[in-house]
Amino acid sequence: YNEKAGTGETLEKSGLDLAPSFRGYEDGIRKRLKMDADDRPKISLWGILKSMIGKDMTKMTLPVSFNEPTSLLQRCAEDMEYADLLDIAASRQDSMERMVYVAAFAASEYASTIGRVAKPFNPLLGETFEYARPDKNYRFFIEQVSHHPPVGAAWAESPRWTYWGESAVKSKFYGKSFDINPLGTWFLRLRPDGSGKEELYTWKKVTSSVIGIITGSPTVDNYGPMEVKNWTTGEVCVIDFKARGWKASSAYQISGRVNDADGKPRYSIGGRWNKKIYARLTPGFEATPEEPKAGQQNHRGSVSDPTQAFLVWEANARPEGIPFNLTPFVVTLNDCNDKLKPWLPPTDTRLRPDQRAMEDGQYDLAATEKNRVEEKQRATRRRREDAGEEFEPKWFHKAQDPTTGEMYWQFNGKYWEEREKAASGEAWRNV
Ligand code: CLR
Repeated sequence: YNEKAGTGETLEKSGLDLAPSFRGYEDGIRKRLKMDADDRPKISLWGILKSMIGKDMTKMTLPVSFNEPTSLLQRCAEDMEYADLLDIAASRQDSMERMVYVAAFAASEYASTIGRVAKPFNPLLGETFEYARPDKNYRFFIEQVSHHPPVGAAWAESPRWTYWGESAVKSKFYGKSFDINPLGTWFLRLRPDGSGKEELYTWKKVTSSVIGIITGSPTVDNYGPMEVKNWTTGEVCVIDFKARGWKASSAYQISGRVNDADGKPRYSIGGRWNKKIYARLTPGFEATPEEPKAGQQNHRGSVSDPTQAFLVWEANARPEGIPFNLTPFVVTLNDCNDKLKPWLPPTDTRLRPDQRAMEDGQYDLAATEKNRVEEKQRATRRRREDAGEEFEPKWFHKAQDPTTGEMYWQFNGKYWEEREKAASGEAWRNV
């Protein structure tokens, strides 16, 4: 394992063999939950929230029926749904085209927020979640490294890229809306095909907001500017997520451009974060690219015809009838099949009894179990405080990125090494 992957030194493409980490994932992805439909009690959000104006999410106690059976760790893993965009980016010869695909990746995670006005479970301190995809050749790992404020440190890797960042958010309930502001910077190290040179990209996530609370039709909107920077070339992509206004036509809209190192536009980007993103070569000027016509959809294309926009990303279908409005990708996350179980540490989200009960529709059990594990966490914290000890994350430590100067959580890589010992029953001795 090359710890330097995040610090600018070369991680050889061939040097990353993920095969050992794929053990346990032989059964493939889960296609459905145990339950066919959720019958959560329908309670008015406003009725319960109106006494909590001004509060942030960590200070709200809500009935478990406002939860969905995911954890915030898994909501971060949802970033991986369209990881193939990063592979496409790495395959492009032109850095501007790579930027178009990297920016599409950064914007692609919002499609899955639709229809999910529900609270993910708050991870326990030291809780972890791993997710590997042999079919897509990547692995993802995240650990809850702080409880107050809640922070998860994530690290995903594939031979052609490494993606990392932290989940910290600032949230506030304003009455009219409930806003969630992600705070951390996300880093991407891309190893383009056929060039020896790695690239470092960074960006911050936009604001997510629950609107329509008072009118009784709550929905999630995502809005604000997003700036994706390529620190290696100096190219920048700016994308504006339009806040949903009164006109339905502004819903989900994004528009943006890729600027070269001199600040001149080269590509224009447009579309909707819930459906499609397209781009067009517009050297020296900015335009609103027209959606490519059906049939002419040069899917995941490139600039074969500079007068035509090409499709960069398209959201996966949202089949109806998945409980809690989950996406098919989310259904794969909390799967704990018999093959995988022996490989998991006791800290993995999949083993949380409250979240599992919720997934199975046993809401009362979910509530009592949630109380129990949270009480246990409080007792552990008190014991730690009495002993004058501080919690130390197992798999991450703070480091400073030499290029951007920002602090980030550096993965120590030991998680996957430790996991390999599960074959001999030796793993997870002291987690
Ligand atoms: C958005 C994408 C980011 C990571 C992220 C962090 C916090 C998530 C947010 C995403 C989506 C919306 C979210 C939020 C936490 C709480 C909020 C799930 C995934 C929900 C909708 C708030 C529900 C409000 C209750 C009062 C019911 O990369």
